[in-house]
Amino acid sequence: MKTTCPYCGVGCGVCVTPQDNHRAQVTGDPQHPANAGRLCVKGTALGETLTPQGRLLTAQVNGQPVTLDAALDAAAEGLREVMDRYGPQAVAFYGSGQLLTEDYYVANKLMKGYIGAANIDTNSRLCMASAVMGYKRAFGADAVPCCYEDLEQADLVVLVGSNAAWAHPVIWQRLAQAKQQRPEMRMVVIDPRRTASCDLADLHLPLRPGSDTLLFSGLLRWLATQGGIDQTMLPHLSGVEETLAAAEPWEVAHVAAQCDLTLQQVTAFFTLFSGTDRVLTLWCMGINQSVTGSDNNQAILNAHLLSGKIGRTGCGPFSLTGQPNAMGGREVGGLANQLAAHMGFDPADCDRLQRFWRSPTIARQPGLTAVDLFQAIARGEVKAVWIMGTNPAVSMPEGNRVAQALAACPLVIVSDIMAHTDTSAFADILLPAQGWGEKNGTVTNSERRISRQRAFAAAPGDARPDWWLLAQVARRLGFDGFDWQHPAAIFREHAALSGFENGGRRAFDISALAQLSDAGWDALRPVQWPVNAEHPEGCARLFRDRRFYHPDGKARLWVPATPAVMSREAAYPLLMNTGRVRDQWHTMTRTGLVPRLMQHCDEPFVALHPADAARYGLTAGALARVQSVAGWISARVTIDRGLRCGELFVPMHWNRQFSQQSHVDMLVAARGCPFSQQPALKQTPVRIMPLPVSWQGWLWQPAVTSPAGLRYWARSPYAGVQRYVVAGEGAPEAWLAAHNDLTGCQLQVAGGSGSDYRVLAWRDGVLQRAFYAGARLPDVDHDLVAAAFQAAPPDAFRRHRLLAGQAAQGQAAGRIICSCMAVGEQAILQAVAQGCRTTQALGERLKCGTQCGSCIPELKQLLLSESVTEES
Ligand SMILES: Nc1nc2c(c(=O)[nH]1)N[C@H]1C(S)=C(S)[C@@H](COP(=O)(O)OP(=O)(O)OC[C@H]3O[C@@H](n4cnc5c(=O)[nH]c(N)nc54)[C@H](O)[C@@H]3O)O[C@H]1N2
Ligand SMILES: Nc1nc2c(c(=O)[nH]1)N[C@H]1C(S)=C(S)[C@@H](COP(=O)(O)OP(=O)(O)OC[C@H]3O[C@@H](n4cnc5c(=O)[nH]c(N)nc54)[C@H](O)[C@@H]3O)O[C@H]1N2
Ligand code: SF4
Ligand SMILES: [Mo]
Repeated sequence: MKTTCPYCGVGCGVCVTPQDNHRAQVTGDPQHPANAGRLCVKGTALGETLTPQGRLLTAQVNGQPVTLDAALDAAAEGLREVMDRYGPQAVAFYGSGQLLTEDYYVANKLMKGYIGAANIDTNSRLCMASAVMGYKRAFGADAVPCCYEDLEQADLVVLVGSNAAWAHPVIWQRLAQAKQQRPEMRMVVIDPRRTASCDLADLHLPLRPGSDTLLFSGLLRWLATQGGIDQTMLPHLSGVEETLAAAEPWEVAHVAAQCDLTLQQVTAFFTLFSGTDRVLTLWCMGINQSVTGSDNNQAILNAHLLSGKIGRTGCGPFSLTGQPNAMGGREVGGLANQLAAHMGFDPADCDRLQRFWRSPTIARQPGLTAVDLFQAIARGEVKAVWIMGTNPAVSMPEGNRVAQALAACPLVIVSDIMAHTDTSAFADILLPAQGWGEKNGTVTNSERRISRQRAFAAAPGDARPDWWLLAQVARRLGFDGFDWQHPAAIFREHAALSGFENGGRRAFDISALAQLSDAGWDALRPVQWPVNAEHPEGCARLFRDRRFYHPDGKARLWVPATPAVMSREAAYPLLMNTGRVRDQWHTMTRTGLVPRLMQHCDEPFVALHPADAARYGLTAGALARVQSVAGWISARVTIDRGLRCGELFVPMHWNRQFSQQSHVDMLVAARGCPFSQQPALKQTPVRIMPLPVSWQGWLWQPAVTSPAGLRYWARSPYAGVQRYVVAGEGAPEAWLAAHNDLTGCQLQVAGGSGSDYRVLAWRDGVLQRAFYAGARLPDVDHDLVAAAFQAAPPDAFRRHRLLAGQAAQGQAAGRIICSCMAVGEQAILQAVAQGCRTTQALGERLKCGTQCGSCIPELKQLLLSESVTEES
């Protein structure tokens, strides 16, 4: 069965062979144009996420399981009551770029055409809103001009604000291969951090956070003064004079000073950009999640437009989408400031959409965007919210306020696949959704390619597709127009709308797919929009004819704002950056179930430069508290020389299901770009200090719980058991006795002085708990302990070994570096000591780095740390 990976916006095709026991074998689809058979480690591990563990199986109302019918009735009644009493503006939907296009279309139709408000926004506000604004301002349409084949065709690739090696690994694999085949290809990485993506970089610009528009304004001036303007492009552009005039002050030295770069670095980048014909710029959240997010996008677009590096092979400004269907959401109008099929709120568009839908009403004003939406809930203006496919209690800035808003909201409906998330904890009505492998629909990736997600497994319990849940509620509200029997029918309607009275004015047009039969939809091969009379087979690159979507047909250059240097209060002298780690997906609801994905980073961490660590009394492995004006979190310290001094990095993933208080969005303010309303999630002023604890330890148990009475804990699943790393005050024996129910257990105890305390709790010869504590985190053989929970009762000698936490022989694997082949740091270091000198030699010996390749930057780091330089 062929389907599409549900994680990132690369949109890889996968082949699935279902196996027994909720497992499936997943391989890359060699025929899918996005990946041609490649996969990253998250994609490879998809089969392991199909577990029924933790799934939401039945609907709930006020915490009680009910039939699906009863829950849908309750949802419709609740919404009706709010609409009748307070009007449509008191209702809101908050959706996700992980919904399928068909789901998204229905949600948007219900909200804007029937409930009659535009209060439907999504997590794409946190993700793509600035890119959408950039493209719309420059091209007159939210249209990504490029395609993945440009990755291989470019002579210079500029990666800005993107850690593609970890966040878009198959794009990175394609780049790595292209660079190997054509060593003359150049790559520039623009990121305040030295990331894994710098591994391929010929030039890394570790610029001051938030200074990207200055760099690109400087580039614009350079192009103008050094012969980099494409004269044939000028008739197709407006706004050139004022934009160039505004760029006038940005000569190289000034740019270098403001961006905190050297003159050489800036000049080298400008020279490469203007001197190379085929330049592809790829960007992601370092650009979008900023107070100048839309202008960051604009500044990049300005440079590509003026130099004519657009609409041609191997060229162009290519925004990478984050989620698997962020682009599909943009097509159906999944944001509060747009209508379906790339329409806006001018009266003609509103009228056109209402006629097409034959709907009783139509929203005529933009609705509330994500941050405003949760603030309106907090103020009591929005009284009912339906959250689907996203976990805002973790991922929204000002997380504490979001949680308070949800707690106070009279009606919170949540549809999710998991029973327990930080958001579902606030649900009055919980609806069980079908997940990947169970649901059926389409998604659109970064290069506008529409692919099918196909069902291959039966859905558990009462789980239903999101579109079906929405349509059922719509029908209960008495609305016509929601009686599809199959998602293909929704797709046809969506495709027909895209062509409805389009006349070439709207970029999104898939009208050639409006007549697809159910079977045709089911068999749909990946295709890039537009798919219409002009491009019946789809279209790889836009703007080849240099005609844009503004009424005058021209593209617009705009003057980007000059970002203010962020003032740092003495109380919060450090700047916190946030983002992704290689093997986790967002709030970990799926990847957090897979032990091997947990092993790359098994704890919330805060990375900082060695000089800052020394300054604040922190060492590698210590526990720290990071504090902003909004709150504090705790995390384990990692030292990272690739960070700039004064800047920290904290992953976005950890939340209350996996840790005590390490969810980073508790610290982040809700400020954002005034044009896109996208929050600035990458720059928060903070301070850091050691977290005082008197002991640390490991607690192993079969069940998932939230341990009480600790200063810190973080959980990771480990081969069928739950492993908690814990830390507390007082004595570990007192904590164990007070907060763990060990009645009826036979205890085997060692130590007890407070500095070294070990306990095994057995019941009928079966291990119930294993606890190892000390003044420092004890060194235990994790595989040994995990195995003891699965195995038959051990003999006395083995029990003794287990209590010591150490196997008689053998060595712990250490941190897992290669998740695909489960190769740990220790084995790698040993192989290096025994003479392996290259990543290739390591691969031959240990198989590490031979599957998806995303650990190769880390293998290189290990070779470097052992003072081995790759002999190539
Ligand atoms: N493994 C994994 N992959 C994912 C996801 C995941 O959760 N896990 N999520 C997917 C989603 S939804 C998204 S949106 C993408 C995100 O993909 P990316 O945007 O590539 O990932 P991030 O780690 O959020 O941030 C990218 C980089 O921006 C840099 N940055 C911070 N501030 C600035 C700045 O001022 N200027 C510049 N130039 N750079 C800056 C950060 O240091 C970071 O390295 O990843 C997708 N892929
Ligand atoms: N500090 C900081 N915060 C960030 C970011 C950052 O870089 N830094 N990045 C932001 C970005 S770019 C993004 S995209 C967001 C992501 O943040 P979220 O969207 O909140 O994170 P997810 O974990 O992907 O949430 C998806 C939810 O949907 C559920 N789910 C999975 N499949 C289905 C389905 O088929 N149907 C339904 N109904 N539910 C399903 C999952 O169990 C999970 O609860 O985070 C944002 N927040
Ligand atoms: S690169 Fe993205 S789409 Fe491809 S397998 Fe990995 S997570 Fe899935
Ligand atoms: Mo995202």
